[in-house]
Amino acid sequence: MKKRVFSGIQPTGIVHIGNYIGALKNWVAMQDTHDCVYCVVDLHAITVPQDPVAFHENILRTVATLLAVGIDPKKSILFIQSDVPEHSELAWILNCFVYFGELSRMTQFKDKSAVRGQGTSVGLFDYPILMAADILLYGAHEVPVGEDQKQHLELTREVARRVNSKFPNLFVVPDAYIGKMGARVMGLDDPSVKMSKTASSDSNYISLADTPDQIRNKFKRAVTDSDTAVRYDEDKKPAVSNLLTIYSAFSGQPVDAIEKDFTGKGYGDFKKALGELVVEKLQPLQKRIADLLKEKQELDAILAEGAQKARDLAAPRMKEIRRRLGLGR
Ligand code: AQP
Repeated sequence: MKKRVFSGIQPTGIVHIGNYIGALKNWVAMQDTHDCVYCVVDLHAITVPQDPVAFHENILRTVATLLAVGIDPKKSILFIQSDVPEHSELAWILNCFVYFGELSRMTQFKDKSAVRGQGTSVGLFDYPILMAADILLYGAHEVPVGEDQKQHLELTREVARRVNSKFPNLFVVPDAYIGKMGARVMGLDDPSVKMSKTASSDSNYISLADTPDQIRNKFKRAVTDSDTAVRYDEDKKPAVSNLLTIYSAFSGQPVDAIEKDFTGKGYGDFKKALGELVVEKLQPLQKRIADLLKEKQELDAILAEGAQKARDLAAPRMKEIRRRLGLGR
């Protein structure tokens, strides 16, 4: 039997190359070796305010993006989180097994609540529990994520073990699957912070929807260092190392081969070549996204089928969880 994989992405407007390299490329690769369940986590996205019309567009755009990068609904289950109400139900149950202090220590919550202040929703606080529910509902063995989600995944594992200690073998304890390279793509304007769609400046990230000129300019402006050598050294040359990671992910070339190609050339040449490479790779993808978005009926049919398959897995699992906990009739 193939191992099951679960992962999700928020439909919050843009998908950036950090999401693509850190998570989506692994999602695509795992389709041939695992039983994959992939989800557009719209309930996670409403932990911060959303305009309903733009939000709905973003959900469809995210689905089109997943299909365009290579998620195949014939191989994987692809659906929208809110189409399967069992996610919210299990989140409530898991809430009753997690302590306030544990959620208060989540670094993502600390960072985001520091920005939102009094406007921080209870949902943002509870976000990791909904994520735990997503994963545990499907009995996933592996969860491909970027490094930023490691702490949330550790909490999921802890919750599963805690519930299992009272209700033996109720949940599979999942492992994080973190790729060897690109698990933490850093901001182009600041290599000390991760590339993030909520960054204060759009120079931080390359969106999958950026135009060729935007892509070229963002790489041109990307920070480097006072040295000139195109060389990988995370400690001493974090900005250049980040650009090399991106180059490697988009070209498929190992980093040492890229270093060799750019020996004796300066950062200007390297960043120009990187810009052209990413433009060349993203253009067909962008066309596929635009084409898919014109096929609203086809998208709807894919999502309806995905939701049905996900519900077929989730409903009996929830029934069993309720029974084991002694809930209901
Ligand atoms: N910079 C990154 N490098 C590598 N992987 C990353 N991921 C996110 N940022 C990077 C991974 O992308 C997947 C989907 O992420 P998400 O939609 O749940 O958003 P997120 O983790 O909150 O990160 P974002 O997209 O940058 O948003 P904000 O601005 O909210 O932090 C996840 O597997 C994530 O690990």
